[in-house]
Amino acid sequence: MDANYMPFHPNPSKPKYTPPPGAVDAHCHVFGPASVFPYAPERKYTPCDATKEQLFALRDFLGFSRNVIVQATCHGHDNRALVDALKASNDLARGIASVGASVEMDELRALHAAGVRGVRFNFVKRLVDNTPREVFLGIADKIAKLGWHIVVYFEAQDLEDLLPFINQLPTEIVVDHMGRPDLAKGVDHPDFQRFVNLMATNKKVWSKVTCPERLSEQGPPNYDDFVPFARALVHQFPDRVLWGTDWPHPNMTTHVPDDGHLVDMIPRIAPGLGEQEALLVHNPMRLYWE
Ligand code: 0GY
Repeated sequence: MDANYMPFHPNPSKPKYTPPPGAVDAHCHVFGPASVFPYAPERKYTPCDATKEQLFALRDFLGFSRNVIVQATCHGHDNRALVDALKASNDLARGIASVGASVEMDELRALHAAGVRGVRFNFVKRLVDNTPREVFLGIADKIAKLGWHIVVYFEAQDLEDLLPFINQLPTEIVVDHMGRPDLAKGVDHPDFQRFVNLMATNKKVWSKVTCPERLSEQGPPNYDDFVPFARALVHQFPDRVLWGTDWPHPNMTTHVPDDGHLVDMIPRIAPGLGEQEALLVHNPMRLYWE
């Protein structure tokens, strides 16, 4: 583990909010254990191990039923820890993999059998080296044949440049953490409105309304400045939003989030029962299990 790495909360609080039956934590990771699944040589950070057993225990403790596990950059294109967790989940987890240009259909089919339903294209420069867009488009063509979708991770200042690429993608597209807006600028700022407009014009684009702990300047436990952004997307696009914990919260520098507090954000961004059921159950089930 890196010297300055902040491990996940050892003892999160029990949320006051009870998710509806069948709720899905649609953004989380497993790390290692490094003794079994070593971290990738090209990684930009070395986390603390965060195992499938710990993830499944947290799922139960928080009142969730299922997980979508996203391959993290510290494991590179080696999806073994992800596949191991999916296979151990008793069909209660689906996965998003990370693959390279040379990936073959047989490998993708094996990932599909394990529960993978998408790939992640990462544009966050502190996390990955640059991948040419033609490489991503080649992968997109291959995974489209399996009915998978693409998760895209970028920061708000890069969206304008990425728009033509995103609009070229042949599958459903899930954007991580609302495209990482700068919350200090406010919902009406052109940067966030560019993202809202993308979702309004391209009906294949979904958003994870996730990561108050990363985006908020006001901080825990209430993360008030996060609420209007997530609320705006849930309100305008109730059928194309997903929610997740982001456990084990890699690369936090300001604080270690309490996962119970993160769950308690849900009724503030999705006040209606119907909105909560769409966000936590119907939307992820449609995208990952049907
Ligand atoms: C997240 C965010 C981060 C890291 C990764 O794959 C990763 O390493 O996703 C981050 O550092 O912002 O979604 O977990």
